[in-house]
Amino acid sequence: MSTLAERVLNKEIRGVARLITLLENNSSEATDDMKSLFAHTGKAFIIGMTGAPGAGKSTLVDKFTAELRARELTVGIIAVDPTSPFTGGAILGDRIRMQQHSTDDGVFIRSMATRGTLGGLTASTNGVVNVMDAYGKDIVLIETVGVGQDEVEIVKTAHSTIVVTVPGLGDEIQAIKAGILEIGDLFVVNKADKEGADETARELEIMLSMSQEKLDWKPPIIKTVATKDEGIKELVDKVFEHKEYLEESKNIVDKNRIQIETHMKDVLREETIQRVFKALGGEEEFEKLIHSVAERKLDPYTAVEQILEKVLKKK
Ligand SMILES: Nc1nc2c(ncn2[C@@H]2O[C@H](COP(=O)(O)OP(=O)(O)OP(=O)(O)O)[C@@H](O)[C@H]2O)c(=O)[nH]1
Ligand SMILES: [Mg+2]
Repeated sequence: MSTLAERVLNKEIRGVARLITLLENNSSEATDDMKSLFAHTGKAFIIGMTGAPGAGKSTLVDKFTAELRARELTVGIIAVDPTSPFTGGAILGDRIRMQQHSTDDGVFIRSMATRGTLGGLTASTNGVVNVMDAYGKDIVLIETVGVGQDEVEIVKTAHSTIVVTVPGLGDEIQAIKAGILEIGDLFVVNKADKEGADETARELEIMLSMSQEKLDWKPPIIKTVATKDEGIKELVDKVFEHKEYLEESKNIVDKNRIQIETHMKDVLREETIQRVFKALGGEEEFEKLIHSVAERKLDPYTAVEQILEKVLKKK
């Protein structure tokens, strides 16, 4: 019988799906396969698409993917679903919006839940990117809802980060600019069929010119109407310009380093916690400590010190 890693490399879609499920469940069963797949990664270009709920990210990802396919590139899509009360049902919505690709084996779509960290990535996102990379996808597109500061996580995984805004968010842009301006390599004003798109683009331009004057990559601002497929070609062109810039300036080396650092820290955190729980004799021991802290019989710092002492003594 072939391993999951072999099945991924043989481009067996069910092997890919199975391995991603193991990753999502933090199953240690995935570890050996992930180890042997790693040598086959590092080829895909990773693009993050982030923005407010309902800004049109999924529609953009869908059209963006169609354009990449027209250029004969294969695509892996990771839609990080926030499972939030605001956007409940987004997974179903994404399936419908991305349906045109469901019979195309050059496209692999996976929705993932964040389990709590609203707008953030999941600990397993980098692993899933690796699986799609090893599976041979040229481009990996990650859609994530940006809420305040949480978007920042996406830049630690993506080579190019696209921030999606919509017209008439003047106040909102003011409120979120602190977090959002630094993370965008490209800015999209989607729903440009609505009033105020030029104004929003202008506001963005002014704010960007103030905050990024020292950088040698000037983030472009592209107006799109995703539903009508307008501006998509230009957006794809600009992303490839950014890719070229990263490669020529060698900034891609830094981006890759940051991605690996984030991935390693995620694995280290997960592995450490699992080992500590195991040494403690199960999660119940941890639950007991939580209970004591909740009752103010213990403080969180002493609780962790006790855990570590117990675990380290055993070693
Ligand atoms: N008028 C107009 N509507 C659009 C445009 N792009 C997307 N929409 C609509 O906006 C709504 C939300 O689109 P989505 O693509 O689901 O947005 P999203 O950002 O993925 O949403 P979440 O994942 O729930 O945060 C849908 O009804 C789309 O049809 C556009 O360019 N113009
Ligand atoms: Mg969406």
